[in-house]
Amino acid sequence: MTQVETDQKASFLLDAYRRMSFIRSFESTALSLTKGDNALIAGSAHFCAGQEAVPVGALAALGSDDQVVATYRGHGWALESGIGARELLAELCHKAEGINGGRAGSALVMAPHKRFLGENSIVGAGLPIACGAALASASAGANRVVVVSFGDGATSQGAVHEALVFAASRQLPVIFICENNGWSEMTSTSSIVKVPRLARRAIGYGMLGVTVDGSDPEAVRSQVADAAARARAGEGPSLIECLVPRLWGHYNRDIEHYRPPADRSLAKTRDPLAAARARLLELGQISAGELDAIDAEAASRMEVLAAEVRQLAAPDAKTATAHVVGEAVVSRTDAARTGASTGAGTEMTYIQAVNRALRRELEDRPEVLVFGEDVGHAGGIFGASRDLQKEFGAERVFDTPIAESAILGGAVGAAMCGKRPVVEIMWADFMLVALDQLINQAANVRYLTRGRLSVPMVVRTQQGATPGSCAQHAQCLETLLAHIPGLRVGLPSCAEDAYAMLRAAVADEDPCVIIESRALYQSKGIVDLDAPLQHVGGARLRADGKDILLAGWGSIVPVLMGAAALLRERGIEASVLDLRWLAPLDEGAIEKALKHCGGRIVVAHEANLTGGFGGEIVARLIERCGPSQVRFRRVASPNIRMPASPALQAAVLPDASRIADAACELVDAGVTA
Ligand SMILES: Cc1ncc(C[n+]2csc(CCOP(=O)(O)OP(=O)(O)O)c2C)c(N)n1
Repeated sequence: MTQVETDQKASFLLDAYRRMSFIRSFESTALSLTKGDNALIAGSAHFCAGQEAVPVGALAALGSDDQVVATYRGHGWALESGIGARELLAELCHKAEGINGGRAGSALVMAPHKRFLGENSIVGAGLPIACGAALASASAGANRVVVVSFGDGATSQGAVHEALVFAASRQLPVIFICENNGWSEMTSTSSIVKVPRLARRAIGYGMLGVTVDGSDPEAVRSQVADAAARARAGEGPSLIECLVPRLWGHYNRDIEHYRPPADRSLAKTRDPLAAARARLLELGQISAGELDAIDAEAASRMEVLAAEVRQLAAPDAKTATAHVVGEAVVSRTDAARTGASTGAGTEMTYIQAVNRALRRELEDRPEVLVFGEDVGHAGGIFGASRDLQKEFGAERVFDTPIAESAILGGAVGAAMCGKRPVVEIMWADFMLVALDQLINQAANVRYLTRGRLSVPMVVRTQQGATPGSCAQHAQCLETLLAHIPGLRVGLPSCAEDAYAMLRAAVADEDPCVIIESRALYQSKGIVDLDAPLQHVGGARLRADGKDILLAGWGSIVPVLMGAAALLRERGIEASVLDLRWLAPLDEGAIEKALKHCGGRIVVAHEANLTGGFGGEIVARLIERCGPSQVRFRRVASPNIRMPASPALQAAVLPDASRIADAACELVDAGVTA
């Protein structure tokens, strides 16, 4: 080695030593703050002692624009990404000045403004999100790479597999870094995973995989630099397995009763700080005393920070409910963009209206991406995206592997990075295999970042029973989603709304799920393609009568209209209220219509009765109006699995005559309000 090379090596290693020493000191201080009567950190915290060389080496190879998605054991990644030690420690200690204002704690820190797209407390869930961030980068021609770290245990997660498949299929600029410390929480990974080297899995995904000594920051830097160069050259993702020791327990209170003492002793011999120290002394450019001074400086800096953080205020209790979702409004830009309507509409089917909405949004917003299974070349199994790939190109409208976690997680990551993905989940039932990405990921971002960032993604899906559809292709799942704070949920009941509500969802800044009705796909309606853009939310009165209110959404609305016709034959005038959006729910419109109808309401839904949203509506009305002012019936499918036989389906699905009978019971019982 020439003197210049030796000097460069020593200089890098010394800088790495300083950084690793600081991370170790940060972790030691944080660990101490979990202990004793005056503990500042409540609950569990997971530390990266022994794994410091990975973020230090990896981020030394990347630029300040490149993005980071971290394992839940991610304090080292957060610090190396540029989050200040004070705001990170304050976050761990649940203080107002924490980087997430005390909303994240140790394992969910997120600071996209510092290129840190977040830790993830759901093991493996960060990988699809990293793919989405890389998708955004690639489609913006940004030449950015995304690095995502995860544990060896995480490699058994379905989401990890899906992300690797997805990244390879689109040759995304992602660097997958597995920090293999040999432990999956309290179980040794070798006892449950039967491949000796995790990097070898890469070949099965069609990408390069390497194993590297994760205690050597220089080796990590070099592999990550190579992977980044490949990614920037359009050669796709890489998998780097970093072998690291876990020096401490799985978490702060772990007594490690399951761990053989020999394994702990072996880990100590692989301590990256000790290794770097030995190497630096060998290179002869620094003394042991100077290295001790670096350690002492890190420790004293952390001591000061801990004392400062102790004095910081807790978050203001009044802020706990802020930043769940944004305001439901049409932005000024959007309002200016539309409004050339002549008032005349065009006749089309519901599914054609969906197609026209997608086309219009692709035209109007360069940031819209449309993807999902069969969505690109074939145009969707129901034709929702027909011809859109031809018109807008395969970069914006494309097919994905059959990987719902990757589709939804990809949408989350892309939406966090400036895109407006509209993804299709072919059947609502299939969303169940990937709900994590919607519920644990998309719905959290605005809250965690206190409104700094939101996730403007749209999930289109369809649901409900049609003749022959089985119990795995017929469920109505809207209540499951409407239960989740942070999500918008809309169910169009006609072609006009299939167009208008999808466009409102794309314009909205929060994650929206639009649940279409397959049974209504061929129903026709008049659609005003140039109508002013709507915001999410808002019920619509479809019929105006004063005797009884029939309320519902999606597929049940035409059935309610049928019930109103039957009631008219019996001399009863019914109002029909189409709720359209369950989140946000137009409570004011429901209350107004209820009062107009003398306090009598039948709420109907195709979903089964128990836990159905009908119960929620009735409860809210009773809370708003008082129990004596609301007389109600719920009409729904019974609590069964949906049978495929048309005869059996007809026996259980709510129909117009059941709804009309329930309405008659209420009307016959007299007026209470
Ligand atoms: C989806 C999910 N399953 C289980 C857990 C509980 N859990 C938290 S950490 C962990 C171990 C993860 O092991 P590994 O990926 O190897 O990371 P390491 O702890 O070694 O950093 C488990 C099982 C979780 N948080 N998320």
